[in-house]
Amino acid sequence: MEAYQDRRFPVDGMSCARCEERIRRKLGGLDGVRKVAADARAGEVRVVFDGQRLDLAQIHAAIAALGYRVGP
Ligand SMILES: [Cu+2]
Repeated sequence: MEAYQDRRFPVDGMSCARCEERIRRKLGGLDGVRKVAADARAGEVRVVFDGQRLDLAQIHAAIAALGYRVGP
């Protein structure tokens, strides 16, 4: 049985639709991610993912690798 988690991450540095798209593509390419929503204006990224295949640290790292800052 799959254990999907639905998490919201505060992310600084997104300024436009291209930033949102970069994050959607990057996170969407991770194994275990089911859904990604990025909102530059709200400074928030929402990820629905399988907690058995992916953890929070991997999601943080993927966002940081693009140059954005994941808040606490
Ligand atoms: Cu941008």
